[in-house]
Amino acid sequence: MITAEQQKKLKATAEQMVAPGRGLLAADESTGTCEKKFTKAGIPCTEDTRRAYRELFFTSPEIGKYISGVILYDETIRQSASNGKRFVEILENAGVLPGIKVDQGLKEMEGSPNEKVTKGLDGLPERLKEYAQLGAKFAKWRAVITIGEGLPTDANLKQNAKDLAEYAKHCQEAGIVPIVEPEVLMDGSHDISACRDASERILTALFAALKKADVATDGIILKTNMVVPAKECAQKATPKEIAEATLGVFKKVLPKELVGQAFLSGGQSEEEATENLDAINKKGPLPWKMSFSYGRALQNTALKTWNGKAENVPAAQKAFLHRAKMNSLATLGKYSKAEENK
Ligand code: 5MM
Repeated sequence: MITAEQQKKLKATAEQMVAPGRGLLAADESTGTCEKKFTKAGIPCTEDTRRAYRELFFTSPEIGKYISGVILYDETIRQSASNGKRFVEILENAGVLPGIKVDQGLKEMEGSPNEKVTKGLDGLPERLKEYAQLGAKFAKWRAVITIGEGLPTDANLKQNAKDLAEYAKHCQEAGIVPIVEPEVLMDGSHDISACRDASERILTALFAALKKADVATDGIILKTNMVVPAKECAQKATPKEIAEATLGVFKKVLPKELVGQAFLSGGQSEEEATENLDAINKKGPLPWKMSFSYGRALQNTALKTWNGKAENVPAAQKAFLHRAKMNSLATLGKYSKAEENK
């Protein structure tokens, strides 16, 4: 059990993470994911190129204007910039909260080989203790939900919800705000209603599991998907339809004590992720803050612009800050094409 004082602190951190006009940068790609991204861009993937890539983002001028926190990977939280300053210190000095991914990836679910569960509960309290000492103020755990023939199964939803709740409990006991991330994948050709149903089912299971595990709902941040059609679905949806479908689920399922939700981009283009977040916030006022915790939708253009070359850092930072600013406007429902093309 956490004390009322501890709960107050967790809530204050959660509020800081989704403060109006600010959101999160997901820079927690594991080495394997970095390798894939870098190889595709023709950039060698070494500890030093990964470090240089992260330095580009964390030292972007005035990053703290738009970014409230950065999710780091185990390797990254221990690294320093080329001037010798620890990344954690650089972020703190910029007013940005350092966070840490604590899940250890996915594995096949026993009894349902086409579905996944998340690894990382073993030894989690000890790892959280170390991450707190290294400066982490929040953590992240991602569960993925697959839509398909007969999927998701109730068993998979229940297992993922239970694991997310157990993780969240450990985080709060360590004084760390858990980002609770159930992601309904955009892979395949299912339509928006299939995503809506799966999203409603996992969120219902999740909030029941959080309650059962005694997790303080006002001391977490939810990070889930928008309700969207799959990448290969012929029937596209407008930002207004996506906003209505997403908020329709949220209004049914999210408790009012929840401080905020920070969306993942999940394979949407950079501009789609911004437009859709903006459409959601244009439907406000809402009981919860609707912010962003984007990986690809904040990084894609910056990565291409950087291309592994030191001389491209200022241009890549400019591209990143532009996306960060556009998403900042979207958290306020103030994004427009005119701002995009300024
Ligand atoms: C940054 O990507 C994270 C996944 O990395 P690994 O696959 O290497 O673990 C991911 O968890 C990310 O934080 C979220 O899915 C949101 O990222 P997107 O790119 O969907 O906005």
